[in-house]
Amino acid sequence: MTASTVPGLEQAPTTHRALLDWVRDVAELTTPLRVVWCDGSQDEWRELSVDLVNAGTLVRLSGKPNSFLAVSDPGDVARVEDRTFICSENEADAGPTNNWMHPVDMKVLLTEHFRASMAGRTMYVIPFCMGPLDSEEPKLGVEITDSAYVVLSMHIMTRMGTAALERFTAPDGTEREFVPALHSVGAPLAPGQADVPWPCNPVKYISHFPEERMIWSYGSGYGGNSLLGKKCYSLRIASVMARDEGWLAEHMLILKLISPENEVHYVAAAFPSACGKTNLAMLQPALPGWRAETLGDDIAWMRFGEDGRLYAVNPEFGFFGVAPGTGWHTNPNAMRTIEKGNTIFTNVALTDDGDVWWEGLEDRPEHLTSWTKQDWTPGSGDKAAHPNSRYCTPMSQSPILAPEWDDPKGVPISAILFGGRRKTTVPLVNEARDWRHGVFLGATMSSETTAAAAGSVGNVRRDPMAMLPFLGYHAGDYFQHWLNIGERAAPDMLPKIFYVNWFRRGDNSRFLWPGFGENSRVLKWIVDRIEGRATALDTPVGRIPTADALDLDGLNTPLADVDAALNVDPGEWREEIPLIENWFKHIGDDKIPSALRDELESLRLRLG
Ligand code: GTP
Ligand code: SPV
Ligand code: MN
Repeated sequence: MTASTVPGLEQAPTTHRALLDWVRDVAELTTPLRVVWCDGSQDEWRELSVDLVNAGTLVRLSGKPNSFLAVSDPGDVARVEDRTFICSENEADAGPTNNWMHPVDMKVLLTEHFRASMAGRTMYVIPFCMGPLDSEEPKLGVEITDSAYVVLSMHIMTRMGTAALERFTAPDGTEREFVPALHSVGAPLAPGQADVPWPCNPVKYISHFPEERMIWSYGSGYGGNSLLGKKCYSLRIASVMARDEGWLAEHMLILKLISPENEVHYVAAAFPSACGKTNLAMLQPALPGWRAETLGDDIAWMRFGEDGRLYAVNPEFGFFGVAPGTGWHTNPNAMRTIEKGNTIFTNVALTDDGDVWWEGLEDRPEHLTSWTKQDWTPGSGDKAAHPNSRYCTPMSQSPILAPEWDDPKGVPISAILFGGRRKTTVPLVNEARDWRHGVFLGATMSSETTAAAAGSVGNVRRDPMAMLPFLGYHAGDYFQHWLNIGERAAPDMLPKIFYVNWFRRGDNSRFLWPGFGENSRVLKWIVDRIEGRATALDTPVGRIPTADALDLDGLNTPLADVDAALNVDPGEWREEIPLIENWFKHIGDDKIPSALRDELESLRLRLG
């Protein structure tokens, strides 16, 4: 079949030349049954969800309106970092933290994988916009995919369809650029061949071409591997745009904090995958009188405003949250968001009455169908939901959405938090002495690996600014970029930087700090530091709250545990020094900015 005969190809709702050419090229290569130009309408949602229920990919839930459960292939449950590539012209530009292949080699190799890869399937064309539609320069993309599950997820996670396509032509009539993002599950169907509920391919490539601003993803249907507006565009490609244009594309939540006196502060926080961003973004403060509103839970784009402050915008439109651990006690605002329906759950368990359940949700049923479609009872021994199971839900349903969430101007950031998951060593909260020290804390932060990526869980690794798996270029250049940003503003206009750790453990490996809503106590101290009202103790690693500075009124945690969570043990920290040295060696000593080497030397001296 030649491309010009592919039904739907000619029904393009656009005259954008580059878009039409690219869609035709892809259809010729991948040979789908038909092409569908997605409009983002409710009808499209209804039609595709019915199709996916009939195909066995989705189960319609009776417990929540317009909501569905998908269970994936057991080999396709998380991001695949070892199959993720940054294909820059020069290997050196990808840096030592990324897999690299030459763009020509990757294209030659993947072209053969994509050849006829959509046979027997529908090819969907999804125009989308990352960030508010009314931005002066909207960040546009088009995902071509053969997965209807991806289309429905993109309905939730991005501004897409007709509204996005309208932005492809600028007011002066010029055709705007867009990021082409090609995705196939890599499971062509021969004529008459029956489909499986979750088609995918054991061979996976998540490839980025940073110079061309292009993405090719093959073989996986899951989350960050397949919803290409998310990690692929908004972090890996956008980090390169940000480097070139003088802004920041970061793995950060955006939170609005309102004190009892009605002071407003916006906070951005970078924690590695499955380390608490969504939960902090939806905080229900335990401290009386404090309120929190959410603007984003995973990605922040930050640029300087006219007043010289850093303003953050969330490029996404939905939440793709970790289900396990989410419940009415830990994250009631997430529960209220998903209760409204319009949500796709992936790899959680199904209750006998057609609702969903996962570990950490209240009211555990006595019988479930697990994510692997097995009968499950509390005695089964294995987990009913996959540890990286997710809910995909519209931001607009959040009961605590900040009214300015869709403002193209963004919000001025008062504080940046870095944080990881560390059982030992790293205190509950630590204030950087200045921007440069804060960049050092971010560049050397560490965390235990989680189920958000395939591979082993619980290993401590360096994860700079929580961007290790999401950097589109050399980590050393990225650190220099952060330092450069700090040079562009007066010190008192820059956000203050803090390093937090909600995950320190005591004996019996219990958490020393209760976390979740109680984290508002730490945020209060941070706001008080910004306002110059709270005291801090100078330690070799930074500034921690003095004994009386943290508001512990009404906290049910023993004081000894709080003290242990805050403790800075020079002995433990001295053990970090060689780990940081190795990390710098891994990045390349010549690529580590001298300011960061100076910071390491100063840490060494302070520790004695
Ligand atoms: P990604 O979506 O993968 O980027 O993850 P995330 O950073 O948004 O993490 P999320 O908020 O979903 O939290 C991941 C896990 O950590 C969940 O199981 C949470 O219940 C748990 N968690 C979040 N915040 C806290 C906390 O303050 N204390 C403790 N002990 N656990 C937490
Ligand atoms: C993460 O792993 O950081 C996520 C989930 O937010 S994914 O979309 O799969 O990247
Ligand atoms: Mn994330």
